[in-house]
Amino acid sequence: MLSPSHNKVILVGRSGVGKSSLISRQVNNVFNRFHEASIGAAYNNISFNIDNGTTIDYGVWDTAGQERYDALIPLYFRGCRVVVVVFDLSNRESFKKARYWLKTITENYNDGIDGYILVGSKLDLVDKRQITIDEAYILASKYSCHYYETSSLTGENINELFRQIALIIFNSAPRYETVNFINESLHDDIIIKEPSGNKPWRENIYSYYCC
Ligand SMILES: Nc1nc2c(ncn2[C@@H]2O[C@H](COP(=O)(O)OP(=O)(O)OP(=O)(O)O)[C@@H](O)[C@H]2O)c(=O)[nH]1
Ligand SMILES: [Mg+2]
Repeated sequence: MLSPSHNKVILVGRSGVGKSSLISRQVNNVFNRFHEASIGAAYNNISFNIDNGTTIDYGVWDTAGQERYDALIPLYFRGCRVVVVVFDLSNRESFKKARYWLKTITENYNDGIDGYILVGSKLDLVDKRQITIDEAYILASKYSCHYYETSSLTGENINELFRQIALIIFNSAPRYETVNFINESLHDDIIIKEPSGNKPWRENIYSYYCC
């Protein structure tokens, strides 16, 4: 049996670039000055009204940027339609990591992906900027990405970014997938949380995937 698949989106990028801040600015209109490093990945539902009155619903995996999670991130690429690669405009290492993710994903996980967006974050840190717009455009064009510069502090370009995600989904053919009730429900429930009791969180992930 076929059913319309969910519109899944993934945010990847080095730790501290501001992935979770993009989500909290868009979803709750809140900016948190403190860095609470994400663990695993969290799933957020977003509904976006595009200009013609159509609402596009999509779910965003906000992944953890710390290197120790890198090997787990490909688990979340399955079924993703839009990939958002984030770097911090004031941090050269994060730009290198963005290049790494674009190369890795386009070479290994490109099937089924409708669009890529490269995001330079922390646009408000004008005096600390290290990445020029030309460098960013060269990288974006190499991998056929849309490019946005955003600030979760001021809110600049945040709505435009989430609108672009909705437009990529809107302009691409709808997806259908075989309904498998067990896997569907498990996949949607994968929201990795802090370990409970003595259980390491990795066991929590694999318990989902091993079913
Ligand atoms: N000035 C400024 N600071 C920002 C901006 N976005 C995020 N930050 C700060 O950058 C730090 C990291 O933000 P997060 O959103 O937690 O980063 P992350 O990419 O989710 O990090 P991980 O979960 O570790 O991968 C926090 O202290 C935020 O306040 C921005 O647009 N401008
Ligand atoms: Mg985070």
